[in-house]
Amino acid sequence: MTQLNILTLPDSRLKTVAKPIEAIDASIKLLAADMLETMYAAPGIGLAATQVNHHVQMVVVDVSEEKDQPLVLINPEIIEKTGVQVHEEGCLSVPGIYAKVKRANEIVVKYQDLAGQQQELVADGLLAVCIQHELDHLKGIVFLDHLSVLKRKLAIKKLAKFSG
Ligand code: K1U
Ligand code: ZN
Repeated sequence: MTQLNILTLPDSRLKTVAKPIEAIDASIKLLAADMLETMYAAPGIGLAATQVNHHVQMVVVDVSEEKDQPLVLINPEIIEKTGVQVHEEGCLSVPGIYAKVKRANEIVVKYQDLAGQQQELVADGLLAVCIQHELDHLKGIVFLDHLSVLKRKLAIKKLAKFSG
């Protein structure tokens, strides 16, 4: 397995909208394994294919303490959202910047697993936050896009300082 390079802002490739995956072949299985390796090494609790410059609809997530509950979501789609939660978010593509973002509290996401089986997952708390964050990446959206213009400007200024 290989650790992949993670794109960081202001790389415009992070704005690319990902394409659906038609066939879960060996190259997709290898990409999933490489994305998990990259996420654990970063370290992070999620990663979208967009962030490693593969513009296909796949994300990986593991919010467990032991880092032993990997999830691979292919062609994911949120089919239900309820409630509101505000959670502090970070992003491997926006290093050093953290901000509170308002998102749905509970979601139902449908997706295909690596065997091509259609699945539905009910998620709340951090798992729901992370899945919503990762699915945004597949649409070319980063968490800063959820902030007010002023907060976003401040974050971008801080990012420029942080990146040296
Ligand atoms: O998409 C990404 O860049 C990954 C991002 C996911 C995320 C974090 C927090 C809220 C929503 C989504 C990260 O994993 S940033 C790193 C991070 O949060 C973390 C790293 C190690 C341990 C615990 C958390
Ligand atoms: Zn992110």
